[in-house]
Amino acid sequence: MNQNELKKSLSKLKLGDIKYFDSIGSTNDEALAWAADDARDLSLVIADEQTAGRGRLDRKWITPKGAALAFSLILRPTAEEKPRLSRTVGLAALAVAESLRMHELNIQVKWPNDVLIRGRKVCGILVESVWSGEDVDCVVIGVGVNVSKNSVPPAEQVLFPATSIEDETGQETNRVEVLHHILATFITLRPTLVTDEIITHWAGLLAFQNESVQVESPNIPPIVGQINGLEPDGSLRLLNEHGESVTVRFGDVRVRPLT
Ligand code: BT5
Repeated sequence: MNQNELKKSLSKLKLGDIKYFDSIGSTNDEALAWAADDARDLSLVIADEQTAGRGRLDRKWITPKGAALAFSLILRPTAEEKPRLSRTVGLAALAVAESLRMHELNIQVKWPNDVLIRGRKVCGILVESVWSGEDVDCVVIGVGVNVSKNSVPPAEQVLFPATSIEDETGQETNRVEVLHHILATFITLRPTLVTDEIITHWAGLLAFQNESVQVESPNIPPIVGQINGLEPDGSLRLLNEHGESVTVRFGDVRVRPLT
């Protein structure tokens, strides 16, 4: 992977500018700084290796050299999109999920920000915003995808079982082709951000639908319930043990299946 190969391969997509790094701390940090400056809509920061990749709450995201995709897409939302930005993580997860479905794999979206193949995490998404006063100016969508087998961290370093595309398909996979597919799918799906179609689409791919889960977040007792779909803003709907509907909003939330 290098800047020229990327520019050539992605030239037919209507992207902004592209910044490629052999190695970087975090593509999200670079993209946040660029977004706060003058980055155009759909500009891309991508790296072969991250030395300080981040998940939510500053958890570590591991991106070894030459093995994975780690990129951040900068979105300059339109006035129509701005009230719907809580759905952005779903849009990104659907773009990844749909682009992997071509391999006829069992793909699901684990709310709020993971994509799973056969119940294992192949992709994590971190959405962060750049504000201008009360207004969101830009959204940075950070995406990490495990492509080759050695992108998968050792079991003791992950909170949830992990996998890679090559582990699941048994085929050698070209990272730039996967990237092209994800970005093209993102661009195709973007208009659904402002329609309820995205919620139906997202809910249809939810992991643990109608199953019991435990939702954990810092400083509040865990909530136990059955996943029952999504609210229009992308929040998760659970049915608790009394059959009452409970809404779980975004934030530092962990959803764990109760088996
Ligand atoms: C995420 O957070 O899953 C969001 C990850 C976003 C990574 C991208 S890469 C490009 C961009 N630049 C960045 O710096 N970040 C974004 P969270 O739900 O908090 O999950 C983090 C947890 O996933 C860690 O605590 C580990 O348990 C696990 N993990 C770390 N690396 C992994 C990997 N390569 N594959 C699977 N699981 C991993």
